[in-house]
Amino acid sequence: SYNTIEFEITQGVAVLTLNRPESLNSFNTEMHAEVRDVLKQVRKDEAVRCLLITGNGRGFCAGQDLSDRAVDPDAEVPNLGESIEKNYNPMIRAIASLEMPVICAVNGVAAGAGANIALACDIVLAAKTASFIQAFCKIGLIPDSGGTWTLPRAIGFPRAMALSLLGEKLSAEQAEQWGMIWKTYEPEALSDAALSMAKQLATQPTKGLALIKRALQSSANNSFDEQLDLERDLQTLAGRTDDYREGVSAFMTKRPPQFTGK
Ligand code: T3D
Repeated sequence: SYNTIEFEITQGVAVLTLNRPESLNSFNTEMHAEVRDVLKQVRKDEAVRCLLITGNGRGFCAGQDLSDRAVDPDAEVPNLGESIEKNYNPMIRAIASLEMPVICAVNGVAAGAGANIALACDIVLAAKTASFIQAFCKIGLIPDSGGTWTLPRAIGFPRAMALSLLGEKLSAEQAEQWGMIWKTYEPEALSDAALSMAKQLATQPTKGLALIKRALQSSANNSFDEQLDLERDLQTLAGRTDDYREGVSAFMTKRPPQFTGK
């Protein structure tokens, strides 16, 4: 069992809940290690076909725990690049490359790395009362956890630049209107909505969904021609899955499909 997170697997869904509510689920060293461990487990467990990430309490995640960062002038200056290399980048890469859909249910404020962890997930749902803050600029840092890549792609360059330079709070409803996230819910409805979406996704052709994820991610850096070639290659893989055969066979015989994720 874990100290800083909760983790359970139900009906093909792995639920990772950040659980340091007293500091708005900010990341200390232990939480980094525990999240790393869970992401490794999820990747290896064939029974898991969707990951849901959320937080306990009134916040989703306030990024790095700043009480772990020395303010004593005599203390050694921390090498933040090392923390990014060891903690944040592997977590973001693990989420982005996970071969299943990853849903983020943003239950409250998502600040700093917390905002960008959400943006690294495939589908972001949020409570109407939640908010997103690129808080880094206020303490002299730059947006990390992939934010300088995901944010301009999600909402366009001008909005991404202003949010990053100003550190202004973006409400979940504004984020929904801008297309930065998928949907907002009344706060009391969020967790049920997220879990039911996750359970539904866990019954779908997981390999195919993973290939969709890869195709869309790759489109950010490919030319149109390269992307057409990639679609050909990924469709070749999709066409070899059991779930594709099942999907076609169910369609042709007018029965509901039974996907296995293989
Ligand atoms: O160092 C590296 O490894 C490099 C990587 C960096 C990645 C990063 O994420 S850098 C950015 C770090 N995060 C922030 O700068 C955000 C800091 N937090 C805030 O600005 C505010 O807390 C919020 C805007 C998120 C929420 O404001 P509010 O007024 O709703 O709540 P609050 O009162 O500020 O926070 C509640 C408690 O949580 C409070 O503790 P207390 O007074 O009740 O004992 C507060 O200190 C604590 N808390 C919130 N965020 C953090 C935190 N404690 C430590 N670290 C935090 N990041």
